Amino acid sequence: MPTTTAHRTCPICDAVCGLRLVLDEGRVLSVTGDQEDPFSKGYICPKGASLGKIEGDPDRLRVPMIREGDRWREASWDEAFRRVETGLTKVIETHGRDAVGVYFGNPTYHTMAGFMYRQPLAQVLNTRNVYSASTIDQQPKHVSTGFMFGDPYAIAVPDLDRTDYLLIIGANPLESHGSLCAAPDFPRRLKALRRRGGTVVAVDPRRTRTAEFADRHLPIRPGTDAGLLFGIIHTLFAENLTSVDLDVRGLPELRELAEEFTPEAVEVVSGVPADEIVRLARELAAAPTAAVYTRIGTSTAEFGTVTQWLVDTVNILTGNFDRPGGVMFTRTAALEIFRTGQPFGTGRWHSRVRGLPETLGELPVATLADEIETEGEGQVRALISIAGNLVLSAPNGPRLDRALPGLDFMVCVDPYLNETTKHADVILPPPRMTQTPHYDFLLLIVAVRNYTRFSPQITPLDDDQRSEAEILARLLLIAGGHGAEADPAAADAMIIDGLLQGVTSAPGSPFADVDVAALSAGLTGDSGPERMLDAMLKLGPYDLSLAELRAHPHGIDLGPLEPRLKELITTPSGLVELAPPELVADVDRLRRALAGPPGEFLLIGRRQLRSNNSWLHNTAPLVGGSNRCTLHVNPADVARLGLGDKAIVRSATGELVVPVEPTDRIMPGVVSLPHGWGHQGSAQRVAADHPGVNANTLTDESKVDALSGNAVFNGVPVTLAPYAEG
Ligand SMILES: Nc1nc2c(c(=O)[nH]1)N[C@H]1C(S)=C(S)[C@@H](COP(=O)(O)OP(=O)(O)OC[C@H]3O[C@@H](n4cnc5c(=O)[nH]c(N)nc54)[C@H](O)[C@@H]3O)O[C@H]1N2
Ligand SMILES: Nc1nc2c(c(=O)[nH]1)N[C@H]1C(S)=C(S)[C@@H](COP(=O)(O)OP(=O)(O)OC[C@H]3O[C@@H](n4cnc5c(=O)[nH]c(N)nc54)[C@H](O)[C@@H]3O)O[C@H]1N2
Ligand code: SF4
Ligand SMILES: [Mo]
Repeated sequence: MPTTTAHRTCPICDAVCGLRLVLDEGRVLSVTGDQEDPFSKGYICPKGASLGKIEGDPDRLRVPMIREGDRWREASWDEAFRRVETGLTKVIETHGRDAVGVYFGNPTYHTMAGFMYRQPLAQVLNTRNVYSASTIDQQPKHVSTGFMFGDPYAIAVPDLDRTDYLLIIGANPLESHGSLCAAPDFPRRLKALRRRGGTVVAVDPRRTRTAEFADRHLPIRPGTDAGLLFGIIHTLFAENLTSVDLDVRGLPELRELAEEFTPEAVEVVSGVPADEIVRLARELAAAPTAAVYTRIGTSTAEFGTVTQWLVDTVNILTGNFDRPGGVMFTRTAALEIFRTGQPFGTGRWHSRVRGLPETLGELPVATLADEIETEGEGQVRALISIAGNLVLSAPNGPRLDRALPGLDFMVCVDPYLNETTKHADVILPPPRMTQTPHYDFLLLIVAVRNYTRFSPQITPLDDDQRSEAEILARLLLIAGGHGAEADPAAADAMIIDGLLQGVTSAPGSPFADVDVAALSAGLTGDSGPERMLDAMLKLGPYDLSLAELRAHPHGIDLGPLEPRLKELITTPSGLVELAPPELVADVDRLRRALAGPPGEFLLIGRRQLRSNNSWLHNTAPLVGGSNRCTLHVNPADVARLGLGDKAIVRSATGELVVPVEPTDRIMPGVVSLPHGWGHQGSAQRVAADHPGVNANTLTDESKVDALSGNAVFNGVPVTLAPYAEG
């Protein structure tokens, strides 16, 4: 049987693994790790290995769908785009541009089209109601780095392959494979760390796989990490263990802030023993090199931004910031157009109903339902949702489930009819992964080595399919008033020309003498995003091009990370701000919260190896077994409350009946439920057979991290009661 072999980057999670695919007439027969990829070296996880099954899912949509009442029918692309034009234009003409909301979901951080069209689409829509997965994920990191370094994208990653000491707080990379830290084969990298005599410590309310692997696991009461970090900072000052080798400002203020957070005081609120806090400070200071790394456990929490700030601060105080073995900045092959050099600030506008500040051009997802439900000028009446499943992903998702039917118009770009897209008027499905070129514009910004790899489209589109690039370009043209028939190439030219003009004409631009017309004419690529990539590579620091990347199908290693903070700092003072007033102002709120009574039970999340947020539950090999939607409860709590197979969990926003899984992997007083489930009655047949419950029934959209507006998924107060069947 004639088969073909192809290589590409896995687009599912943040680990950017290289894959080797064997295909037969476009159908994926097998997937293995790409041994020749210099970064992932053959590593693959069960999700990557299932890529053929995932993209071959018979429930995936191939052609546009239009809803008439509660019935769906297939439609031609022309009809679907005309319907979008009519729907959006009517809302804009009647209610103005702010009446259109747009949501960019998690996969838009992975796709080339998501990267290219996201900003231009938001600009052309010219609405205040821009939302994205950032505010249910990493917005606290952008805000803290924005205030500390001036650059909201100055995200330092642990230098995993050289560090001697890794403190992991609220991340579980052995199951999530890393996040804001692209490091294929995290397990091998952690093993190598241990083998060279290094130490790994995990701080987590659960004994995760990562915690189990670590030298030490310190259980912590959810939501108290900022206290722990202040305790470490307190000790560093008290014992004269600081060794700051950067140009910083705010050391005295920081020292004063940390004064009250003695290890003994922090023990009381966090449950981490005082001597362990002192030991962490001493070890971080004494290790030849050390890195503190944190993610979702502290970012989607009530003090998300303050915690991200304190993590970078500990790395700075121990002399581990921007140096080999500490935390460092990647230098990407594609020109870093996201570093604008503009002064950082939040709150250029505020949300209409709750007055929450804008950050990086967007408003918090936690207030989208308010904006849809609350009448008045600027009410959201139409929604464009690209690669998102907010009913399962947003805090109090069920409220959105009730709010979305009230919209005048909704269009989704999504391969599935699911809990969210079922409310749309039109669904525009992108083609399969192997029919899509791939380049990780965003994930490679946070890679633990400088590395680049382009994956060309493997299988051509059929006549009745459209690339995601074309879909988004046409939405952009419709939003800009050019109509459903406009040529998508015009949108591409506009974006790429705008980019080149912007880059070359910026004050002090190193590209001032670049001949834009010649560069533009010489770009290669089969699509807008490919030509944009070619431009960014040609202007990038390694002098590469798309042709060069095509000639290296397994990727190119561009070497270990090198110090580069000096070129990134854009604070008005030119210094690293250790005590930015905006962040310091939130410490009072922290103090009060830590002094308050803890809830009886605190709910936290849990990522599962064979899931990815809300959309992989329709692939048979990935569901069942350990991948089930259960509530982890400590056996002592199970006994104390007399819980049986199921429990009723109640929060301020809702209640759920959930199967109980007693496990001593979770500390008493804390319960854990994975998100992304809740597929009752889903059109996805496998998912409907393993529905689980929607964890975001319990999370409270009225609570956000004050500085970033980020949703709070961890540390949600709940009560538990036995559930009697019938
Ligand atoms: N309780 C709780 N809630 C959480 C979290 C938590 O830890 N706890 N985590 C949060 C985090 S970190 C995130 S990132 C969000 C994610 O939340 P969302 O942004 O909603 O992303 P997903 O749940 O991954 O849903 C992705 C959608 O995109 C579709 N899709 C898949 N591939 C493609 C593609 O190539 N193109 C297009 N157009 N669509 C595609 C899928 O069918 C699915 O509908 O969830 C958040 N929600
Ligand atoms: N298999 C799989 N991989 C994924 C995903 C997935 O759904 N499944 N999602 C992807 C996405 S969108 C993201 S953003 C990343 C996230 O990547 P990670 O952040 O590594 O993933 P989580 O498993 O959410 O890890 C958060 C950890 O924080 C702990 N935690 C909860 N509350 C607290 C707290 O208050 N303090 C502390 N110290 N810890 C706490 C949880 O127990 C959990 O172990 O993963 C990505 N990779
Ligand atoms: S770890 Fe992530 S990138 Fe690697 S194969 Fe698995 S899903 Fe794909
Ligand atoms: Mo995420």
